Amino acid sequence: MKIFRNALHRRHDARLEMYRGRLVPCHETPARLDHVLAELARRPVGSLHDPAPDDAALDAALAAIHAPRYLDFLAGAWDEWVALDPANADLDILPAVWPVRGFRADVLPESFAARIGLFSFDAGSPVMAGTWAAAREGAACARSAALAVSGGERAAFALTRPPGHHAGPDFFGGYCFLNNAALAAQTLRDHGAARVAVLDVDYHHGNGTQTIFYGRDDVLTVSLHGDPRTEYPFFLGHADERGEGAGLGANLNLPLPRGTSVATWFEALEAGLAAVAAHRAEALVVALGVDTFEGDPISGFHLRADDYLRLGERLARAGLPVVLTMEGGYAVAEVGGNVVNVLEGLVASLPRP
Ligand code: SP5
Ligand code: ZN
Repeated sequence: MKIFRNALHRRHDARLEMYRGRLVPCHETPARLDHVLAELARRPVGSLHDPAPDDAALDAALAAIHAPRYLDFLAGAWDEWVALDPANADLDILPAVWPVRGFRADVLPESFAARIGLFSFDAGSPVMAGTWAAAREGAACARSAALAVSGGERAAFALTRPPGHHAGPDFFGGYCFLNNAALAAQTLRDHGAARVAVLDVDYHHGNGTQTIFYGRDDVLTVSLHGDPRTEYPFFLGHADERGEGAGLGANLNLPLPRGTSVATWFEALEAGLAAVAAHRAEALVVALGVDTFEGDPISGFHLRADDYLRLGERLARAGLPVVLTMEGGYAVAEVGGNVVNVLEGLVASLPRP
């Protein structure tokens, strides 16, 4: 399989996120991806590539899933922040005010503090000098992985951070800025797949991906995740969210209580894959978070290292060309082994071309 790595990921290396009244060290760190690369050096399950440097095509692809005013804001946010006060160059940006029910979201405020609130949904996702460059190169990885699969590869992996599945049409949050899985799905659609499915196996609901495709029937979105009644991102991911308008029936949420057993998790995976088959998807995008791991510091499922091999094998048996995007996973030292286990199980079980 082809693996597209984000060589610029380290430029996003923020310090602190807001958690329970304190600023605590960010969970989403560059070391996560370094561990995956180190494991791939030990177990080369695929070939490493840099993404295509096709800027105009990437911008067009991003504009198909994100709002122009959001992309413009994010691209210029750091320069605006430093222009407000040169001393800001030593600080990461965190929002502190948001428009909630009854507030206006249609008026673009002049204030930078107001705009960063308008375009975000939590205070856990700092923006820093290199955030845009890192996220954009990650999006290039997702697009290149989808193009490789459109061109005949059975499987490709976008090995990137920051992750993407919480980022919506015009908002960031959950450590995510550009939605790599959505970009991969849209790219597969644009290059020949009539119907695509996104299967999100991160511990957290893929709220951004769901929102991007909620009104569409060409991209099925399926997510298995910690029940939002108790788990982040709380305000989306319930079982009764089925899609709207033309997209009604093209969204499936499989929320599971914190503490769910591995056996029950794999049963939910079967239900998700059954929906993918019923959609008659021609290609599959897997939003691959390994924060379902038993040792994850912020999550509540119990998968072990071997279970990720089984996950990869099962994904291969879906029989579809597959693009994977790297999402969460915060047991940093185990992220590499768990991610490469998925890839190894997948590659071992793919049909021979
Ligand atoms: C991509 C991804 O996995 N994003 C996750 C963002 C989660 N941010 C909020 C973290 C809340 C942590 N709750 C910890 C409970 C520990 N007992
Ligand atoms: Zn997650």
